[in-house]
Amino acid sequence: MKDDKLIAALKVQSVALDVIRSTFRKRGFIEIMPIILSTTTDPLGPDPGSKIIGIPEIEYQGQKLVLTQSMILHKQILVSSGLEKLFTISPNMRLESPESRATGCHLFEFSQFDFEIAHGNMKHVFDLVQEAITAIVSQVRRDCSEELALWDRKVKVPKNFEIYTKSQLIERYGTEWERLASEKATDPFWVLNHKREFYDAEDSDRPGYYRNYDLVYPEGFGEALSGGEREWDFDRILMRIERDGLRAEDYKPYLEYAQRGFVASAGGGLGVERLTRFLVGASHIRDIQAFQRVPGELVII
Ligand code: ASN
Repeated sequence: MKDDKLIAALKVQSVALDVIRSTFRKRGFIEIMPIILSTTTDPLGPDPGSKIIGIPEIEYQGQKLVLTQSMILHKQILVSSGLEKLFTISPNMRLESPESRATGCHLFEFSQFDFEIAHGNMKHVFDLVQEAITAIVSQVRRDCSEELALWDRKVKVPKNFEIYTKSQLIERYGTEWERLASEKATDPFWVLNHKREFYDAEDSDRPGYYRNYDLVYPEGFGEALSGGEREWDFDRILMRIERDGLRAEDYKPYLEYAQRGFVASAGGGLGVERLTRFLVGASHIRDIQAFQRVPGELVII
């Protein structure tokens, strides 16, 4: 059965990937191939609100391996080994519980454009991501006018990217801040300071303040990217892992690299399918994924 709208969305996605790759390549980033099996992966939390029901694992040659939830730990290892600016387009498996289906933006298998900058900081990340998003929207408007017309979508080139802290938005909108602020916004905006995984740096001068960020799309399309400046000091990483109630032994090879010396870095991951959904204005992310991986729905093929 012909599916013109899906094909149009995939073309838009392909143009967007070209633009983001070339934006990063022009700035000296090197693309690496993703991995999907590891001895350890991003714990994604601990987060009391997390909807992940477990990390899928397999056994191979007597070794227990887990499927990638994100490549953050590998990114830190690589930027510290001298590959100072890197990106990858990485498949991520996140077994979201079925109720995430209703959000319209969750998939249990998706891809993220995942990057890291040695000695980088928030400002570097913001500049680069803003340049990439602006270039993507402009290029898609130029190259994909028929595809956007099929989706009846007028996507606007972003003008400014406001910066808020999460607590400011909670004060204004309450616990549903992300959805409500996104619905209200007409441009993408940054949200700073989220208490989350051990690898996102906590400001040493301001305990309880985290040097991390999300980028949120306007018009109700929700989160685009999450990232942070990183914890790089071995003792601090170990302290954060223990404080989170995680088992240090589950991160043994990663911690061995950290002990040999990590460099400070910053980075983030931009969801590819969420970007496509925003560009074409799809009401549910399932409508732009070629082979759907929607929480609460069976996989067809
Ligand atoms: N890719 C994200 C980052 O770089 C991590 C994630 O997806 N959980 O911070």
